[in-house]
Amino acid sequence: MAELELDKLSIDPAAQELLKKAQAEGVETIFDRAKTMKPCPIGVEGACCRICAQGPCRVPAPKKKPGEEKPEEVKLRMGLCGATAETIVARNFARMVASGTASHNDHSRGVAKLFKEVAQGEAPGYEIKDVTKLRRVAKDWDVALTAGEGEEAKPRPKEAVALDLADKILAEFGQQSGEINYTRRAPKKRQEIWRKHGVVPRGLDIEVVELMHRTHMGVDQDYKNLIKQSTRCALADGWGGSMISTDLQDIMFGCPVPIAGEINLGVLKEDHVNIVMHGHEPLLPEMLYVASQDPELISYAQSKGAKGIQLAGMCCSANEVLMRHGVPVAGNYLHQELAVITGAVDALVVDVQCEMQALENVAKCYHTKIITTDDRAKMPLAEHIPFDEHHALDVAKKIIREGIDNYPNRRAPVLIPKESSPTVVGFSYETIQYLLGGSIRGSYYTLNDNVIGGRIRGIAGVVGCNNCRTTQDSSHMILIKELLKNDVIVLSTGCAAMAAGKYGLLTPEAASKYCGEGLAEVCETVGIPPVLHMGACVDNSRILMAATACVKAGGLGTDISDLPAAGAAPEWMSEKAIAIGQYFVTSGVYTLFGVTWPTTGSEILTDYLFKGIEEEYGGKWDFVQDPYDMAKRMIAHIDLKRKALGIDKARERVLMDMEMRRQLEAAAGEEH
Ligand code: NFS
Ligand code: SF4
Repeated sequence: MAELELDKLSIDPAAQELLKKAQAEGVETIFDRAKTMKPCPIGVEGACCRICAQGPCRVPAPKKKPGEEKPEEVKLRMGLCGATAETIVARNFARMVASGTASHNDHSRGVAKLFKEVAQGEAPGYEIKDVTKLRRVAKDWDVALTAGEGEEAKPRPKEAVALDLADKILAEFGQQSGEINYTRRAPKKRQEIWRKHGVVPRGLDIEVVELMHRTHMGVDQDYKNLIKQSTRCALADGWGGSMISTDLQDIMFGCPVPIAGEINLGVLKEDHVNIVMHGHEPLLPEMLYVASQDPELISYAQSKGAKGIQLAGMCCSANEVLMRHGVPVAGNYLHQELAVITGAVDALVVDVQCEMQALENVAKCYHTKIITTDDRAKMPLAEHIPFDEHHALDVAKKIIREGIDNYPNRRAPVLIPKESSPTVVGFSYETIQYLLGGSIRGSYYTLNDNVIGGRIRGIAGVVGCNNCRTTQDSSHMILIKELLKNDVIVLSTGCAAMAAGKYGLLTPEAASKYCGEGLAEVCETVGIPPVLHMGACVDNSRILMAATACVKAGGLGTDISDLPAAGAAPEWMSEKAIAIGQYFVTSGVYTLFGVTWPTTGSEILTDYLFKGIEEEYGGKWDFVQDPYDMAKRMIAHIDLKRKALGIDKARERVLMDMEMRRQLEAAAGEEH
């Protein structure tokens, strides 16, 4: 194996330490393969069409010759059938949106189906935990909360409300016409924009199916029309499936409130049975959490020589159980193989999404048992224990038992890095409202007030994955720190939020260390971290809700596109990220991606996504590899919006105040 430059692979010392171990033990990881296998230069531009058997047809963008200002025009850039570069690149982009949306919405279908069974009392062990949220959500779906007329009216039992709600939600997956329900939650002006452009989703499944149809050979050959359907599809994710997942998960498992946790591989314990839950749907992890506390299983673990059972999460499953139960997190996306390489993971339980097949290979070198649990996501070498909501706790116990049985099989030298950082997470949209809104106004009033007054310059969403084509967590950290320094508060989800946690940014103490004076003052007064962990990637819907609440609280314009806000995924890799980006852009947000950009094969299409689309939706895409530059552009955009709102002067006053205070303090210091 080739020598690896560890500090170029990850900024995380835990990752570096385990990569060294892997090298010494001759175990290959994604980091090794990234060195030997380079991305296809045509595919990376989105310029390869392989949707029919006459291709693949390749239409790479013309390259500049040295010394040339512009590349020589190439006359004919089309596939065999005549599909232009614009069509081909747009189709590839559209299919990423379709797949990303399908992933989020199929997740949400599973959650909705479980929710119905819970309402019917057919899913023992699960319950309706958050009745307040149930009622609030039911109201949004026009489900009756009371039965009887006038004075006779009585509140309906929660199960009855839940059952009606479940049926309405499940019907939306197959709905063929009309508008999906949650787009009504958006600011009025936003809804009008969507209606004007004909992109309000009709149902959740239809938009994915239609997009797949339209990208078939010889169907939609107008790049703008393809992007239009991509928008309708992506909106069915953000304001559809993802939002449904968030709401129903909160109702069943509890709406997150601030809770302490720990992040990084150091949360594993050498003398415990370590079980890592990796994936996305919290249905089974909720039960694994219950099962891990079962006294019988704990003494079973002890009978095998372990001190107890240590449960830890990975990827978005981790975010779900971290923010609801404080279950520690072993790491983000690029930590998955590394967890196995510790030699201390007795079972790695996966469900769906972001699970590398390489886990099987790595696990062969150690004793770790990979257990798949979802019939939609199997691995040929893994053991399959299917999740069954009718016996969820039994399944969970069986899995934990397997992990315990595997504990005595540890063979490789165990190495658990010491890194693990304390975090405070659980900033649901509701929690932020409570903390920053005050009980009287019950809205985002205080947050807005601080933005208007200039203490908070703006709001940024930093989300998304790790990507082995770039140094793990590096861009996340540089970008977030630059934003904080400039008084931009950061909302975060997914692997980005975990990255923030690993380096101590999810603690209230981080405020004084990393923020500009204005933001530090707000965070310290309220007692919150400057980076608010809002959950998993489906919980980007919480960011949409928070943005909407800011609009509704007043003073910052009438639409999401008026807010001094921007979003970024500096280390993205998954198709889900593209779906998320597309719904943010078309909800009015300036959205920047790093690493690589999948439409560079067509300048015309890229131009449309980076500029033209803004005229229609008020938001636009951008692609910037350098995280410092990314921060600069986000802040410039925030300042532009502040100016348009007429609140740019307020910030200057705040800065002047601070300068004066500093001078006074300095003067006072001299006197003593
Ligand atoms: Ni989001 Fe979560 Fe991570 Fe990327 Fe994958 S875990 S759903 S897709 S890699 S952030
Ligand atoms: Fe080539 Fe057209 Fe077939 Fe695509 S659809 S592979 S461009 S012939």
